[in-house]
Amino acid sequence: MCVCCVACVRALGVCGEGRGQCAECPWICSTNLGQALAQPRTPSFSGGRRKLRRAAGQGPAARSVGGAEPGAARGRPPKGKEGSGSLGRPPSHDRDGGPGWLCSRVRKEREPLGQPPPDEARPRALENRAAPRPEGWLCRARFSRPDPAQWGGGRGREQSPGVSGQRREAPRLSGFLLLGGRLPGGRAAGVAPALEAPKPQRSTGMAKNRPSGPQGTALIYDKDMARVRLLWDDPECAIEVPERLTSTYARLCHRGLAQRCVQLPVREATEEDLELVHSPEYVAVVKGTQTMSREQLHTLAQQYDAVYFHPSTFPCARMAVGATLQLVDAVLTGAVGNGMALVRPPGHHSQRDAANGFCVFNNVAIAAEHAKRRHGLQRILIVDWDIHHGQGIQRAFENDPSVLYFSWHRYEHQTFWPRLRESDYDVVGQGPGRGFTVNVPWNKVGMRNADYVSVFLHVLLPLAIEFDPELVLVSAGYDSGIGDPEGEMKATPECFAHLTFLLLPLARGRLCAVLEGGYYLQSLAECVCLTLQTLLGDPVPALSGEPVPCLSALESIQNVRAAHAPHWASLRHENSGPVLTPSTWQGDTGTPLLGAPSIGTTDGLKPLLDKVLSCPSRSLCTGIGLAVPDSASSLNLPPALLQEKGVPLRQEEEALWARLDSAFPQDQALAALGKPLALLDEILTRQVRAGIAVSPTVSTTTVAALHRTLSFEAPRLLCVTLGDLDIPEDLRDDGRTLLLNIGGKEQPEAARSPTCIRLAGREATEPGTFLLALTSLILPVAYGFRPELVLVVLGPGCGLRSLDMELLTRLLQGPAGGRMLLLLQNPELPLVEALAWALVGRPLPGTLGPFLPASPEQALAVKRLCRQLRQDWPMLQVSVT
Ligand code: Q9C
Ligand code: ZN
Repeated sequence: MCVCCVACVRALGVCGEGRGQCAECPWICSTNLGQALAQPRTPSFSGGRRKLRRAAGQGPAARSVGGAEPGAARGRPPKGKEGSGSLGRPPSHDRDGGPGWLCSRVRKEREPLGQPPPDEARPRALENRAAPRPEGWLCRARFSRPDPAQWGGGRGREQSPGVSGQRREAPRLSGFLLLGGRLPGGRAAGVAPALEAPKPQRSTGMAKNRPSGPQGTALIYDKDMARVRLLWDDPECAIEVPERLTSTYARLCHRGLAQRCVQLPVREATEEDLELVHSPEYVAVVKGTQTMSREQLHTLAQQYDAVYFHPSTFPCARMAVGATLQLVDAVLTGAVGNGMALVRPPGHHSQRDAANGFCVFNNVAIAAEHAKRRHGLQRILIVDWDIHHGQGIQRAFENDPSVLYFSWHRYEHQTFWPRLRESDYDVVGQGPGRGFTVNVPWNKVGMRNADYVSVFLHVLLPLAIEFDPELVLVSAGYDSGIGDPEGEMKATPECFAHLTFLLLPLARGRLCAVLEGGYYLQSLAECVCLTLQTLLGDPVPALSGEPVPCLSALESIQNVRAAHAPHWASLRHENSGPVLTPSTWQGDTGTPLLGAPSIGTTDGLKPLLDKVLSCPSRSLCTGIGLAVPDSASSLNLPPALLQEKGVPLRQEEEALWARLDSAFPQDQALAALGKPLALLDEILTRQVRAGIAVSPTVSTTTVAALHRTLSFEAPRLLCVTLGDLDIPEDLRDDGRTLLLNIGGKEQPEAARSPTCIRLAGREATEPGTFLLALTSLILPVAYGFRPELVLVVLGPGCGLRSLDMELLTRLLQGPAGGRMLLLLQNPELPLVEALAWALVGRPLPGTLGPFLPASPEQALAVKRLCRQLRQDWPMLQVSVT
């Protein structure tokens, strides 16, 4: 009857306890995919029309809309075995019925999504619209957020105490625990073919009460959206071709990525859905195109800027909206963790009463409005990385503080399409929405990975962390990628993996990427692959290119930070104003402000492109393994765990132990050092991607680890230590190791070394200061250093919250391609658990909690340090002055 999986059970809530089938469910889990693909699951395009009739109550199946079939409402008794795991094999099923495309409507009508109806769902933030803004008032005060007394409650925050020593009741681990992620078959990481990528992680039943792992990634695609095409000659619209969709999907299949996703069918949005953003009059105009002649379509199109129509435009555009809503529903009901919708036509330029820039209905804006009204969300972040300004989205939410809209766009001082004044950095939203529109104009073409990542680190992330969204929508246009004729930028495909990765710690990982532009088919397909791969949880590949932002990018960063400083606590300490004479006003100066000149500024694009695109993206696989000492057997840890036996110590390591840890008996040395070093060896030889090691004495272990790393061929090691740790000086000037200490002792001026960066003082690990340091210091330095391995050492009593450790663990995996060793000294068990899951990419639980800004003194200390260092570390720059 239907294809059903546990995902649908959760999404619909109608299958009851049983893990069996419901009658009308269209959700397809990845395990079913082979079968689903064998029998085309989505109806032909005429089938699409059929759907329309049915939904309107004209067809034979219309009754199922109202849930008249009791089987659909209650679910059938499970046919298969009970308890198939969350992604386990579903029970056998038959497909004698029609496609169950009405499912989400069914759910909507039967069972409200547990949220108040639209009118009551107004965010509390909106109630304060008229209220004057008090002096020194924090942005966050505008957001309705959970009571601090509650937000740790039920979501595991409080159960994961930090190591501050304030909560001592949690058991501590004093044994030697090692966690590693071994590659399947013990292969070298780089050669694991994509098709052998691990199945979605599933519980192996090793521990009770294990939380569900990464929840799966949805992919929504329907070839019917490839039906719209340009029917007349118009060079401006000629690039928006059906192959954008079909060739991208083909590449996802070829890479084995589509097969790893939960593939969801599209639905057609209702007119009610469309009218969340568009006027009924405009919807009627578009609806009317279905029966128009080519000439009539052409005439209508000329009323708009850069638009064409086709007899399939209306159904396709409805499907594009429906696909987006399907994705958002799947993510917000918890059926999947995140996902991507491949849609045409794109949406972000379309407005209440107008099509614009190939866009007919505003897919993402409608989805945001839908998430607000029908799921009761109060804070939604929209990240528009398409190379054009999504003025349609901006206008839809310019007054609305519940939607933070971020867009970067080719601007060239308002000479690039759509040439709007409102796209500049100083347009920040209106009324209660002031500060919730963030525009980053690119005034030069040729922006590279470093420029994009700099904007994320220095503009988007601080604001997004302060905003603490409940959902992230990405207007994922890839005309910002290398080779695109519209954007003329140079960001390579792996850059999109990093952009995605940097957003995943937000909103509990609830990220929905929705295709917008992207017109160079090769690059488009590759960039989509890297986005989806990252959503699936694969480690991000290293970022190529010189880690140096260009002068023009820095000017944009400085300007947008200055424009938003009045609105965001995290930028309050910004003291540079906007750039008064941009370098791009006269002549072309793409040279970086500081640091090495970027390579290939003037070279032809072709060789670089060929190189980038001919090299297939590989993913490092992870399967986390563990064997735990008895004391830790109750831990909730990722499945497929691995325990190290320990390597024999080298002579110098034994000597080190004797010298530094004479308090511990020598026979402990093997366990205390041997096991962490064994794990380190495996990471360095690429058998294991990441791991956690616990030691009674992390200082000595760190020293031994630094020595040992140096004995390998040229690995660049970033060692981030937290708290006051005693790492002897003689290790620091080898040039291949960079030490970054947060919260340790101040060093005398004379002892300062270029390979050791310190943000000293206990306050440095307090939440506000730490988050500031993370985005403005730690991550930029890490991206600048391009380490092959990151060693994170958590000193005893370093004072960092568990949440901050998790954020650090997740985000620092970006610069090193996921290769990270965590070293902890006698940690509390819940922290080990939380960090083990952070290493495998489980979303952070709950919200980020109330935003605590750094004190002015601390903010100044961070800023001063960044200024001192920016000559050596250009990624630290936030201004040209
Ligand atoms: N040479 C999207 O990417 N043409 N729309 C501009 C400048 C319109 C782009 C002409 C571009 C529309 C979704
Ligand atoms: Zn675009």
